[in-house]
Amino acid sequence: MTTHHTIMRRSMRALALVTTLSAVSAGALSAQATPAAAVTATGAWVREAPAGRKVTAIFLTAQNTSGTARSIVSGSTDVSDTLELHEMKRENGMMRMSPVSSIVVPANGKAELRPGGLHLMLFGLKRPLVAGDSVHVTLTLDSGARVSFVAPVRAMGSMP
Ligand SMILES: [Cu+2]
Repeated sequence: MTTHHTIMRRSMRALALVTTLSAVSAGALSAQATPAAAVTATGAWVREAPAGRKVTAIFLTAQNTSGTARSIVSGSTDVSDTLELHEMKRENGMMRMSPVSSIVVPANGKAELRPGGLHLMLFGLKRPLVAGDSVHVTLTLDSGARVSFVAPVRAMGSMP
């Protein structure tokens, strides 16, 4: 068996798994009437956090594919004790960040979370995060729906 064949087999298996998972969640949705997420996260990344650093931030674009405005109200990751929704603001000539209770994703629109603006803040990091690593993130919307994704770690500049 060549490496090529092994890789092919692996991707086929991965594909089959994805199909099964979609079928399961579709079934769960109709059975429990859980609201569909309608919000997706694209371009997500996490700022690198060397050993000893217990805090970092996640940036992403949240896209709303529905005609109803939705809000991100909370979230969690597999590498931190807590996740807070934050924003950066200029106050008396100083950039300050503070927690916000929710981040609105407009109907058929998007919310940009990026350095210097809105972001997700992770507190109580359980391990160092280095470029090439990745973090599992789950966000909860005001509808109760959850948005899960994997965000790669990037080494970039200073803290937001
Ligand atoms: Cu912050």
